[in-house]
Formats: sequence, C-alpha cells, structure tokens
Amino acid sequence: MENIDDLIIKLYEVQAVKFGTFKLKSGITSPIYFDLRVIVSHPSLLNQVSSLLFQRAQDAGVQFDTVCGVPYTALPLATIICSKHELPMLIRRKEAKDYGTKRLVEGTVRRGDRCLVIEDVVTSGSSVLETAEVLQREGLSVTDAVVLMDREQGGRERLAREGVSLHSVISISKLLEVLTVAGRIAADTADSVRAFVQENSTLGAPPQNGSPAAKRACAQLSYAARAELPEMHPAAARLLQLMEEKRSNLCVSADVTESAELLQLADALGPLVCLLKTHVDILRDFSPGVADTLTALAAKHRFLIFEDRKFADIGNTVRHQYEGGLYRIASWSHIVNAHAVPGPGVVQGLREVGKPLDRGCLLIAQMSSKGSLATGDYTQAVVRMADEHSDFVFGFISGERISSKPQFVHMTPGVQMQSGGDDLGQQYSTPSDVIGRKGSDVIIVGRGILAAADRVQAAELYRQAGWEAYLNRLSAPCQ
Ligand code: S5P
Repeated sequence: MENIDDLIIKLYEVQAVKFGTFKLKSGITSPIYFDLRVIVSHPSLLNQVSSLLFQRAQDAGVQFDTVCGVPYTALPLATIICSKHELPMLIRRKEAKDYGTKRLVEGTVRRGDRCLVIEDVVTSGSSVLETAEVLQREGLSVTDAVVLMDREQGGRERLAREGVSLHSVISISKLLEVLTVAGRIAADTADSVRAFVQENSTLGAPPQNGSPAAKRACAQLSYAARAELPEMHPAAARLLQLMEEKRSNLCVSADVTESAELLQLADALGPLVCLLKTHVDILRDFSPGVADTLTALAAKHRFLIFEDRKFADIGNTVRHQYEGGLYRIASWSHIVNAHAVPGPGVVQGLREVGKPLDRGCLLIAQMSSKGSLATGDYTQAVVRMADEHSDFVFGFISGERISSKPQFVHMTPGVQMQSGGDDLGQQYSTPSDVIGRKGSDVIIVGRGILAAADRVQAAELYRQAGWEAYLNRLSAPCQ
C-alpha cells in the first residue's frame, strides 16, 4: 500500500498527472490529465511502475505465456517486465498505413498462447480492446490486461463484456485520495475530478460495432431474421432467405473447364446449395447459351450465381469488364466480387452497372492462400470501404466474421472436411471452424466436392456440416 502511495506522489511530482483545464482528443474539457509518457525519463520510476504492474498480475493469479504492451507508452513497461522475468514478448505495430507488407505483431506468435496485455491508462477500454483484437486475430488468447491507471469511466466493465479482465495498480479514486491527504491538491479539485469521471463514464454503452461482443451478437441472429432487416441489400436478403429455406449455407465452387460439366453440376448440386460460384474464364467453350441455361437452372433449383471474377482495376475498366466483353457477366451473375486494392473507384465502376440490376458485390478482405497480403490494416480498410458503399457491397470474402453489421454476409473459401492445403498455397479449414468458431456465414467448397467420387453425396455432407455448425452457433449461449 505504501508503495502505491509513494508511486502516486512521484507520478504527481514528475507531472505524469496534472490538474487544470485540458482539452481532450474527443473535444471534452477535463480537469485532470495523464501523460505517463514522461516516466521514460525517470528510470527508477519506470522500474517501479513495471514491477508493480507485474506484481498486480501475479496477485490476480493471471496465467500467461507472453506479454504485449499497448503502443506506445506501455511498450517500455512490457519490455522491462519481460526482460526482468525472462518472459517472451510480442510487439504490436501501430503504423497507420501498413497494407499487409509488414506484420502487425512482431515476435514469435504461437497460436493458442495466452497473452497478457499491458497498458498505462484505461478510460473506455478501447485501446486495450484494439490491441487484444489484433492479437486474437493472430490466434492468441487474451483474457487479462494490467493497467497502471484505471480512470473508472467504464473501461473495466466494457472489457469484461468482451471477455478481458482488467487489473489496475491505481484507480482514480485512490489517486485523488492520496494526493488530497498529502496536501498536494485541494479537496474541491478532487471533487471536480470525481464529478467529471461520473459524468463522462462510458458505463452502459452498448457493444461497439466491430467489437467481439457485437460480432457474437450478430453471429447469433438467424439468417431468416437478417433477411428481414431494414437496409438489407436485395441480393443479400434473397440469399439469406434461400439459405434458410434450403437449410444450406453451402456455396459450391464449380471450377470445371467444360460448359457441359458446369451445367450438369448446377443441375445435380443445385438443390443442395444456396450459391453456385463460377470462374467463367476457365471454361474452354463458353457461349452465351451457357449463361442462359445456368440462369434457368438457378431459377429451377433456387440458388444464386456468383461469378468469382475478382475485379481489380480502375473504375472505368471494371465497368466494361463487368458489363461487356465475351462474358457479359452482369447480365447473368447475381453476385460478383472485387479487390479493394484500386480504392473506391473499383466499387463505383461496378456499381454503375450492377446497382440498376439489383446485383450485389462482395469485397475480398482476406484470402485463404498462404502469405496473403490481405491482412490487418488492409482488411480493416476493406471493411470501411464496404461500410461506405453498402448500397452495392453486401459482404466479404474473408476467413472470419470481420464486421459486426448483420447486413454484411461473410463467405469463406478454403473449406474441406479436414484442415490442410494444396501444393500451391491453398489452406483449408473445416465447416465447423468456419461457421462456428470464425462466425462466417457461407462455406465455399470446390475440390472437397469436385474431387469426390460421388459429388452429390459429398455436397450433401458439406451441406449438413455447414448447417449443423450454424444451428450450434445459434444455440450457443451468449458469452
Ligand atoms: O481467398 C480466396 C478467395 C477465393 S474466391 N481463396 C479461394 O480459394 N477462393 C476461390 O475459392 C478459388 O478461386 C477457388 O475457386 C475456390 C476454392 O476452391 P477449392 O478447390 O480450394 O475448394
């Protein structure tokens, strides 16, 4: 206890905590301000803070394999803890525009390891959550965070809702009490800070869009309920209705090179799928008649057609590629997809052609192939692009649920009954992993079905596996 009192006085003396009138980033005026960055200039204080943070984690009985500091102030704190106790550390990168060429987490990431997050100050909890989500996306488990200063403005409760327990060394109440008793601040200064803290609490705020809790809530809505949502894209609503009606979240990837085989597949597997995905440019013998027959089969068996064209050029070019050429894709494909690499122009170009026809577009936010550059900040930028064009973009190609908005449909390729891969970098996950654990909506299966001796039987097994995973997800208790 004395240790803490002593620390509080020192923090005050080095001006890591100041009282007065401060304008915060949010525009709010605060009577208190923390600037814990200054402690790097006071080595003994830096050591003291680090050991108290470590002690706090020990006292709380937190089990962890590795440690990560929220950039930047907590980076040296995590470093000192890890150096002193010889613990492996991870560094989270915070560069704003890291389009996948650099890793978001440096160090040796071992999937399944428990990572303790270290932070200097927690207000709403969002900076801890942001780091936790990056770590979780790398396969680490984050259940605990230790913080030097809890501002008691709802961060602890918010983190708890997201499954992260917060352990703090100092609370703001304790800080005010010690500084008042020591005669460093006046009683009315302490009172005005207390009033400010109460008025500016984020307690009771609903889960934020994109947070794990919001994603779980969304994953637990049924396809049928989502189909009815306002602002639902017509193609997405139709797809979700078909999924519910046919009890199928299976999209077959009909990657064959002969038109007759494509049509035969569409006729045989049509009753089992919600979507049929084509690569029309691998057909040796495409003719407009193929598209007509496919359209008739889609109507007969009630599935939608998804031409996996992966548009990736400037708006003007993709507009032509979508509307015209040999394939006239927009005239028969209900859904297409695009890379976000060119920027919003790619979506705008496609939208000019597709929107009047009620067509929909998916953005490729992550890829199943090894070494894909579509990760981290790139993926997040894709989600923002989708948000900004949601009158035409209704979902993603991704390995997992990446947006909590129930209007967005997530489709995941790289699915087989056993995880593994091929010799050209494809990586497979199982239907239960994709729909259950990752919260995606549709499994896309190619060779898992096409290479089977009995394709209809294989498709039925995938349909059942995908649907069961969905039913289990719906009945899983909210965490
Ligand atoms: O990241 C991706 C995106 C797509 S659309 N990874 C993929 O594999 N795909 C497509 O899904 C790919 O072009 C192929 O048509 C299908 C996967 O086929 P499979 O035989 O490996 O199941």
